[in-house]
Amino acid sequence: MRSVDLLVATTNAGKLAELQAAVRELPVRIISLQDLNGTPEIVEDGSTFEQNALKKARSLSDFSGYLTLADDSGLEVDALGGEPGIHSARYSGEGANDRRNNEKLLRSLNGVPRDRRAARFVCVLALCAPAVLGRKEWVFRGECEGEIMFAPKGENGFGYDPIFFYPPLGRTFAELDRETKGKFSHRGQALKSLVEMLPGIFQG
Ligand code: ITT
Repeated sequence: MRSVDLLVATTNAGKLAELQAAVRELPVRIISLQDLNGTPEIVEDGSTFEQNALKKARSLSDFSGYLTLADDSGLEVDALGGEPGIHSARYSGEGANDRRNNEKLLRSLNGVPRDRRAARFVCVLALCAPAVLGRKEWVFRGECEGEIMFAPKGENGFGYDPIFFYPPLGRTFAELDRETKGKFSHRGQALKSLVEMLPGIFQG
């Protein structure tokens, strides 16, 4: 099978590392946003993960001319009515970063007992072939159920991983190595569907 160029259109280093690891065995040459000049800034103004993932993948495939993969993801907390959800990256407002987002989330759940701390990670991957390659689009969703901790634990991963407890393994996602997280995570599940379908795309 010939190698295909694939633009992985994310500015998030944690996501990029997980996406790259997952497609390592496939005949793809990964291109990252850092390899391109003057990429447009994309306003994530959709009201769903799907809309935002498609907007990112479409805009950057049109800009670059590459088959393009984008990821829109986040954490839905039941006790907060599903927030931060699509607002996960900037939950703590201006100057948001992972530490501040985690602190804000823990504060928001202050006094909420363990049996009401259910949450799920959601990941939507959008793959877009640009107009020059016949414009096609695919969308894959993965979800992973867990609970929000009372304090962060673990050093691995990124984002909300230190406060996301995954009951089947009795650990937070930040206590797992990348490979183990990928077996169970929202992104891992969405990637599994995508990887199953990729050979067909490459041959077509
Ligand atoms: P790009 O849009 O450039 O891909 P981003 O970080 O802005 O990067 P999103 O808008 O999709 O991406 O925000 C997703 C946020 O959800 C991310 O910043 C993390 O805080 C959180 N998140 C997503 N997947 C996660 C994971 O596997 N572990 C921990 N946190 C995650």
